[in-house]
Amino acid sequence: MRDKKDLHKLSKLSGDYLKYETNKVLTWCGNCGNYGIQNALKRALVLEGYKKEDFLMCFDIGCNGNGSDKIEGYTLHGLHGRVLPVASGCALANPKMKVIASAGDGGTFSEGINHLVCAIRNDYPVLFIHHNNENYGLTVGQASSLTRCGAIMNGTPKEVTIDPINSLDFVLSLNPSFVARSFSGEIGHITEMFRLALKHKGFAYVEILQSCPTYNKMTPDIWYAKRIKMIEDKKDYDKSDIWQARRIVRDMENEIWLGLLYENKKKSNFFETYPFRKGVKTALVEEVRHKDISQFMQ
Ligand SMILES: Cc1ncc(C[n+]2csc(CCOP(=O)(O)OP(=O)(O)O)c2C)c(N)n1
Ligand code: SF4
Repeated sequence: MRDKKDLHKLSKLSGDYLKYETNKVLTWCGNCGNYGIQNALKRALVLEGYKKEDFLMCFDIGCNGNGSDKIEGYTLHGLHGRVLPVASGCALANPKMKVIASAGDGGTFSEGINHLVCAIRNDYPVLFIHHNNENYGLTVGQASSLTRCGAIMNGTPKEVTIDPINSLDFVLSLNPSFVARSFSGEIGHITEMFRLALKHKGFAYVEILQSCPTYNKMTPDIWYAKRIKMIEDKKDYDKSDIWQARRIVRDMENEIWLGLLYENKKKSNFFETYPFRKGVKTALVEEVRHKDISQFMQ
């Protein structure tokens, strides 16, 4: 996975990498996984040859969303749980633009879960980055629907008493076209997952198990380090077999598999199935007509 040739290429392209850097003050806590995730995204964009004007980043609310001023380019920072309708709308309006969306587990699996279902079922052409730190970071450590049973959180000081949703099993149950998982400490690996996801034509779901040293005391980096395994090391693993993928993601405690876990290359994305856009060569943004509305302004 960690391709030395690519790292060499990246060092040659470091000028391009710097174009994505901003001079904004970093507000994330020390050792937060968000640093590694955003670093990997910038690497992937450089290695895949994206220019700043080729992509749009849509951010949900939360610590992950505060990444919006730390990357140069077109960015949108919206309402909590609502990043996917915004991102999907942008991707449908202008298919020539690569749309990338980012959200935490609160935004994805609590407030925005209906939008996740809709985006996966329609296979909208969006690269979606799920920052899974198993809690609501920005609201100082509330439990989300992915927080483990037994966790003591600021909003539930007597411990969480229900089991978490299994995020990947839930996603896989919706018949997605691309599911990958990585870990915020593995920047080279995340970069590879993002590069694959950038090339995917439909909805690419990439979950990053993210360390939140400030509020997630249940699963610190070392907890993940002891459990994570690379899927390419699993014998006879077939990433086109959805039932095999669902079996391996059931375990969230012992063996946590990272990599491209499931891919359906045959699935048609939204543009290929939606009857009104079939075969249309122009983008909606090109079809918008300018109308004179001055009479309504009087
Ligand atoms: C509609 C709405 N509801 C609630 C909030 C309050 N709020 C701000 S950040 C946040 C938690 C974010 O947690 P998560 O989505 O997991 O992202 P993280 O901070 O962990 O990256 C909440 C509930 C809000 N801003 N908007
Ligand atoms: S609260 Fe957690 S997720 Fe938020 S910046 Fe701090 S370490 Fe990162």
